[in-house]
Amino acid sequence: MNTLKAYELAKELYASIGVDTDKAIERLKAIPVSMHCWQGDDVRGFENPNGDLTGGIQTTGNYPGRATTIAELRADFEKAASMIPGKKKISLHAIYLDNLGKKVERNEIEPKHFASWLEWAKANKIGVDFNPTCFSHPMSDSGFTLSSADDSIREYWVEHCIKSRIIAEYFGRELGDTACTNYWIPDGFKDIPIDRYGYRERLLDSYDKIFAGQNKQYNLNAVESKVFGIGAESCTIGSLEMCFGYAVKNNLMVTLDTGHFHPTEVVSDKISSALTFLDDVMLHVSRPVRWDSDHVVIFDDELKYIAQEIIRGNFENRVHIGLDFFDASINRIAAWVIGTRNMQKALMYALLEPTEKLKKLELEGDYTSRLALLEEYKSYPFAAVWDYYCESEGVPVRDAWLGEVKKYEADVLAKR
Ligand code: RNT
Ligand code: ZN
Repeated sequence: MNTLKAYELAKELYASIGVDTDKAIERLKAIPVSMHCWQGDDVRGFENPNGDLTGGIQTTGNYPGRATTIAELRADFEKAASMIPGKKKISLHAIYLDNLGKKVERNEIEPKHFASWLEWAKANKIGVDFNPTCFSHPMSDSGFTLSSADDSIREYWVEHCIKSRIIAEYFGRELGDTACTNYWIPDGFKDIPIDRYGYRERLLDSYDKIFAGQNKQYNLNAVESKVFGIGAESCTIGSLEMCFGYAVKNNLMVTLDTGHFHPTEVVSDKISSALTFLDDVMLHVSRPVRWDSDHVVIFDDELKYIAQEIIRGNFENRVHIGLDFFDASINRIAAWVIGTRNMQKALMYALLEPTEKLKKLELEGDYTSRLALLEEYKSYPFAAVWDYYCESEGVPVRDAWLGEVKKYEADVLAKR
């Protein structure tokens, strides 16, 4: 198959509807997608790799070859990144620290525990985002962290989050970039609580302490809401109203995770609302199947709608795209490649739309043409543009990456 020839034909067709495919490619190239490190090892990290994953989230499956050391995780990530075009970041959780063999309490983590990640990021030309880890730890066993009624527990997690913010600022400063730091807490009640307000007041107080003195040049902070978690079905302290309200009042970001809403609510409809009040938002692009199951992101309608919202509004500098899925039942490198490439494919799909023309039809009230054209554009040869983009970026075209993953599985993963 001649990728260039197919591209040239596609280019001509898109030009006839006023879309410049070369420009679309240039724009896509500059949009960073933040790949979450935790797909590589089922959210275990290196603090206590054999410990349980707690906090109401879950990985299922036992596919062989999981990374169990920093070196393995980096090698796997590099392998995945080599098959993904464009600009990439890695989203690190605090538990992925390099403690050099010495146990470090979460409230004592420092930039030095991430120095080797910084070197790695520089060498691989990858940006870094960060996340405090407020779960999978004895101090979170009560089910509460930043909203806990126990002062010592609350203070411990406030300290951890402050330390995490400082580490993120270090990454931003050292990389000459802006990190995004996401604060998600598992706090919630399995059964109906009495004092919702008290827990929420304490959460606000903790947030105030964490974000005092933040440096927005190097790091943007985001609070992530959720509707429920396993074991926290009746009340989640960090609800959407809490996180949204806090972000608006304090000019932070909210993180909109596609798995954290009621089944008929969609993040694609929330982006424009959030950007009405906030400078920036962060996304956790995931795929909920019946619950917040964090399946690998597929090229479905909601993904396309999210990408369209970003592209149509020229919001790529205000919407920070992060991924958040963890499937332990398939090859984890394939999971990264599939999910990340799908996110980029959706952006490419959105970039090949003659948006101004459609907007005009909408303003004129010609909804018939709007629907007719949107449906026709679905069968335009967007894949030819995507394939050409992959080829020109030097990454595998179409399904050629799968053979590489299988080879890596046989050569590397199977020997672990
Ligand atoms: C949990 C949140 C959170 C985590 C990661 C590991 O429901 O989505 O973002 O998935 O931080
Ligand atoms: Zn998330």
